[in-house]
Amino acid sequence: MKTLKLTALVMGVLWAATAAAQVAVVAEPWARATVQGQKATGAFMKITSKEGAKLVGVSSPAAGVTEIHEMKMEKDVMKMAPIKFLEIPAGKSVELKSGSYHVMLMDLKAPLADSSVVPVTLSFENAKGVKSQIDLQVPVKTMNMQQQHKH
Ligand SMILES: [Cu+2]
Repeated sequence: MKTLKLTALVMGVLWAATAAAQVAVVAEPWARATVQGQKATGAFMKITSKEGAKLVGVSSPAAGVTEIHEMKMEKDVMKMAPIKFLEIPAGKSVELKSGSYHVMLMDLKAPLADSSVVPVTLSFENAKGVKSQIDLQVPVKTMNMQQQHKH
């Protein structure tokens, strides 16, 4: 952070441009490894946006279809369905996790093995409608990480 501040002082204009382009920050991404015969799985992460943004698209070369999904209770049944976008409120962190929002990788071209990496691209739109993308190399894990809550 110190380095960034110094850079900002030296190149104020350039830094402002870079900061504007960085619409969101993604932390702790991971995708669940598939078991034999499984053609779909979920990817999870925390997304934070300083100024607020919408996650408007997801894609991966590893999957035939990639969607943003939400899970919700409908008459006592957990259902998941694609959503057009996911709102990331300014200054808040939105968690994509098991049982909630997630990136759905479907029609997988190959199984996702534990300890491998799957590329996922997130497309964002800021409040002004400017689009930008974040390319992720998402670690594939077998275990369920959701128990590790840090508060
Ligand atoms: Cu799903």
